[in-house]
Amino acid sequence: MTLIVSFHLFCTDFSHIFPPLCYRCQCPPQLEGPDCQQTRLSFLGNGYAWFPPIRPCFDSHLSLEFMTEEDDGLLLYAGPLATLLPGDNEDYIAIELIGGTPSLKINHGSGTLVLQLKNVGVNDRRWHRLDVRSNSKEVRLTLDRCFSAIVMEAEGVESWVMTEDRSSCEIRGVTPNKDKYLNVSHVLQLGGVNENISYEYPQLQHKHYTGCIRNLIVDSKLYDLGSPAESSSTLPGCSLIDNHCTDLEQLPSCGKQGSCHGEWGSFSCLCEKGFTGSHCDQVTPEFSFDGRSHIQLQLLWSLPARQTRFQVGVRTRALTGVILSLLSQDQSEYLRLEVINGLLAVFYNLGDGDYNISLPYHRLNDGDWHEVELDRYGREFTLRLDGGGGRLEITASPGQSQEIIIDPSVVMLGNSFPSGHNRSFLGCLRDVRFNGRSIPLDHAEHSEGLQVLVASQGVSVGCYSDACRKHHCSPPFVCVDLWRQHDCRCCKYRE
Ligand SMILES: [Ca+2]
Repeated sequence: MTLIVSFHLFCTDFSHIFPPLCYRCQCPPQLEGPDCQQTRLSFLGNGYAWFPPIRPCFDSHLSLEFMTEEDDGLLLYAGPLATLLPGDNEDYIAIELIGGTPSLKINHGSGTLVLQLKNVGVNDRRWHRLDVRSNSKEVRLTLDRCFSAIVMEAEGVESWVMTEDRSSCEIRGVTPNKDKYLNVSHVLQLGGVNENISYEYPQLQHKHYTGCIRNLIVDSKLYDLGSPAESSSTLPGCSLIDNHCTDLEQLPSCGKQGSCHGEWGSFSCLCEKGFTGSHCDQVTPEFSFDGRSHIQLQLLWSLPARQTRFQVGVRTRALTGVILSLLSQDQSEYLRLEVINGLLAVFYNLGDGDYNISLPYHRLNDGDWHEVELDRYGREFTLRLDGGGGRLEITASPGQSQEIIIDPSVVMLGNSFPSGHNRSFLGCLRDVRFNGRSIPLDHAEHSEGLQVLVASQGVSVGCYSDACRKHHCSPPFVCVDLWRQHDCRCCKYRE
């Protein structure tokens, strides 16, 4: 296996829990990115932080999340740092909060486009997300993935009808005149600008910010907010909410395998994958699917039509198999997470036809445990492998429909509905989480009455391998069990 070594990364021996994947990467607290980047930064109202230039592509996507109580502030600015001389680029991008409303100013070199949402209040101490997508002169600003859009979507493929009003959450425009690209080679200034220079920033209405910013991503690259080139009045993490996690009097002991997530007035423990329990100290049980198997669940809680989040640990050597299958109540719409040709893929029809998205480059049928995630917000799907980041994740939205009214009585794991051997998953699953809830896979586990195991076939506890019981090696070679695959070697494994 390959270990990506980054500056912040620590490796811990987990060989007693995860043979033969002996090492897992553990990030120190506050460093939560896939490669242990610091993802969150607090701004105290008169500061700023400098990061490497954004260098947007022709077709570009910038996103960030923020939380504040204030009506006004500057979230981001990249552009001139000195009064323009003849021949200088006037290009810049700025994201401000003006009267509690997000506002984007973008200049490709020949005039400024201003996009301001109307009648939204984001100064409510909750996390909000902004997406800026630009394709040449066309620019789009989206708030909170447009979850507040008014969607009218009829169920059923034949009678597909859909209307959508995105005016409350999205605004589009075209940059003026001839210039098509954002040419900025200046530093990215986050949460404010440095005013200890002679430049007055005439583009900006606000020059500082009080609140938190997290998950700044430009063209799939997550910025490490832990190492600004220059900064003032910033703190790591999110000072508005972190006190719920650091207050020693009422410390929420999320344990070594858990991380505490503060929210306004409360906290929650998020267990590392493979662990569960209120202190994240229990190893989740593993279940073996024999290839002629399935688990059918009935979920007794409501499933939103426009959002699906699913996580599971997967170990397999099979080329194909269904991990999760969901159906709409009239069975015309579906969503299936599968291993296909060794790759992770989602197949779906949300009403306007069949689509699929797969994660290229990384095969997951190599016999190691892999953490698999599906995140769907409306028509936008994200697949993530082993924590995601870079080539380990993909986001796409090829269709138009956004809703599936999931039948909660036919949630299938390890097969599709109705079950058939040709689609059955062969391998092991563990730590299933659906929309943030843990889903126990056997009767014995305490399930809080939130789901009913309707049927289970060909599924057993554990994730055994008897590769060396079936195969013998001639001395001096000894058989090494590589999990359902063996190798004859001249010395014992790990001696
Ligand atoms: Ca639909």
